[in-house]
Amino acid sequence: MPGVKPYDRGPYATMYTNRPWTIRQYAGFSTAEESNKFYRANVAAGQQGLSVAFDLPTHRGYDSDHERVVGDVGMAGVSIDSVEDMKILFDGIPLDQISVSMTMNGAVLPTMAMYIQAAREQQEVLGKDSNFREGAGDASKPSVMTSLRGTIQNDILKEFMVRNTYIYPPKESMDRVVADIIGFCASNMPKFNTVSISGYHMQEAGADAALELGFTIADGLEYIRTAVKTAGLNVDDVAPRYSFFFGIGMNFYLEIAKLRAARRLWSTLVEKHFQPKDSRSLLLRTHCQTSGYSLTEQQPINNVIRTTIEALAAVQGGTQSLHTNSYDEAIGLPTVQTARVARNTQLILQEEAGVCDVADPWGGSYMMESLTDELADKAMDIINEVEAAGGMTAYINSGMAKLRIEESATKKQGRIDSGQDVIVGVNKYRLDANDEENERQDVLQIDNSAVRQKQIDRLITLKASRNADDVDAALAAIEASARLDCSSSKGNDPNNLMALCIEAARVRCTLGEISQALENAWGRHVPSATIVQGAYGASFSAKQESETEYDHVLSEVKAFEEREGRRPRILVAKMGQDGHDRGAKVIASGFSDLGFDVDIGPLFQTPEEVALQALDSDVHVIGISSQAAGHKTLLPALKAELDKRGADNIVIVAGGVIPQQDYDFLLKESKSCSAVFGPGTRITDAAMETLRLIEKKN
Ligand code: 3CP
Repeated sequence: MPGVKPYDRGPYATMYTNRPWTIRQYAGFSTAEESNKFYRANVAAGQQGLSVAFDLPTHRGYDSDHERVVGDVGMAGVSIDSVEDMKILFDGIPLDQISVSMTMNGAVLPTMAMYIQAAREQQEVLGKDSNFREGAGDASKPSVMTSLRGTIQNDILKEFMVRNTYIYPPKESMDRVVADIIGFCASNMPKFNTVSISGYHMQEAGADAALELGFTIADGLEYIRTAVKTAGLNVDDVAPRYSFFFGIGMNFYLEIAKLRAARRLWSTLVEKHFQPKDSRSLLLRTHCQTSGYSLTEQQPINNVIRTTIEALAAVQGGTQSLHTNSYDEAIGLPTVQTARVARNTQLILQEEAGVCDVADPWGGSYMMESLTDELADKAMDIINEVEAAGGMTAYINSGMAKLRIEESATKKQGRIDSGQDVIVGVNKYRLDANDEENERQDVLQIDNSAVRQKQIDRLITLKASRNADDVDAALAAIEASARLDCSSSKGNDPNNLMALCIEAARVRCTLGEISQALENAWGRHVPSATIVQGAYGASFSAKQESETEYDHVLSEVKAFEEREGRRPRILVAKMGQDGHDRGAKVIASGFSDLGFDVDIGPLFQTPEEVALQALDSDVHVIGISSQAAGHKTLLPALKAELDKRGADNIVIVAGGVIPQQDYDFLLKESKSCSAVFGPGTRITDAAMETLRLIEKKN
């Protein structure tokens, strides 16, 4: 039964008949003012909870005036430099009443601190918080914290696997950042979900359902271990406020089975390993998001159908909260109109389709029950493999987690390119070029330099008006605590980093300054890059008729090698703070299988660093993957860096989420690249065109 162990059929007995899932649309863009306007309008239009998207500089702990973030400020989320921005973001939104989810993992301490401090000041203005007085600064007991409801993602493990918005090394990230936040919230914020353990990003990065499920549950167990062993907390102090987050793709039945299996695995494993007394520790409650990866640039209206099917799978699987994607998200940032369609998809399911009337309509179906068993067993094998390696932190450190997801992603791309997996309008039933042109959508354009300038002006004003001694003292306290080799995670420990960061936010330290204080003690994490080999090519040999095309590219590359005396060489690179590297990794693997020499650059490079690496490695071509809307700033800058060094023989090609409306600017106006490979491009086609471009230049 729903609400009964092992909860296959749902965490609550009554499920949506009592309370429908929360419609929680993830959003945020440009400045705090713009995002605030958008949130208020959405709440008025039926949205039930907020979910904040921060821009990449905020994720990575940089203020907007930092030289490494020129192309990123305000692009893929809202820019937050200080508590002043956070107050604007939530202006007119009563934080003691509406639940707020924040997707933040790297700079999670300052962001969470600024949210809490903004709530305290908001409540004081409203006259509701008598415990708090400006300047009183007793961060450990202000009353407003007990009423704050929401979720902080705070899931650093998957950042090291797939999402890449980490800042500090794994050990400090787990033992001090994650642990101190969980500890602080356990003592001070009883209604706040302290970690959102995310499989979604693994699915987006290419993990299949079993990998997503196995790794996510294994991550969850690791977070309980951190709380119990490192922070000395009790399982029942923390587990009831752990929450989950899954991606929901197009495999309808399997995705429903995944959520059912997830609840079973969690309750069974938490009981086995930690013996909680509180039954809420066994409940897996989850947010879901429909799959961004499943959306296509071609015939974008088809994405409304895909999203509706995925949303139905999420709610039939028993999600507690849901984000439905806008249909233009394969092309760029959603507009007001496409965001409305996305929200309405859920409202129609809730209020027109009667979906809420039945709790787990699949219970008892032979197909669904056996699919749930099968998937749970596969995921359990993966969890056992992780546990045998010493738990998720050790498994991630071994590089295996990343490699298995990248291998799965490369195989998937091979199945699509070879036509084994059908995508309507992309590799089957494609329109001709003219009709495709007519289907084009406009996407939201953000004037990145204007947003950045506004943030810089606000930083200057902030720094001129604050008390420098208070700022120095707050930052010194954070750095000193970070240098301690001890666990300070109990909520009211004077060294608890969360409490120290709230004080720093109160005296107007910036996000970049707080992040730097921690970096002084711990350094920045530098990842290593690997390329999966053989998986792309193998998908073609499984489908005989497409093998000839694959072989054709191979022989063209071979002919180039014979003519030129070396293979064509490509540097696959990412610029700015955009860490979404599925596309880059898959391209690198595919090109490598097709006979190219492939260099893969480190993440988070400046245009100058990419140009220097290209020259050092003597490549023919640079392939830039852009997923975070920085292409119009960063590609021209890269071109200028190459020109400056007399390297205009190096071809630049670009791919990723680049709207068609920007193609002319990139290809003709700024001439900053020679080809753009949009979503849905087959790697074999991209490789052939790249080869032709190299030949033309040499
Ligand atoms: C709900 N409740 C019920 C029932 N249903 N009680 C009795 N019977 C029922 N049938 C109660 C719950 O116990 C809870 O009370 C309250 O109602 C709210 O329900 P909930 O299920 O907890 O729902 P919600 O508050 O919306 O919280 C949902 C979860 C939360 C738990 C999943 O963590 C969440 O909102 N997560 C969202 C995360 C998110 O937005 N992520 C965005 C990632 P109590 O609270 O009193 O127990 S976007 C990232 C993607 C892109 C990127 O990374 O770049």
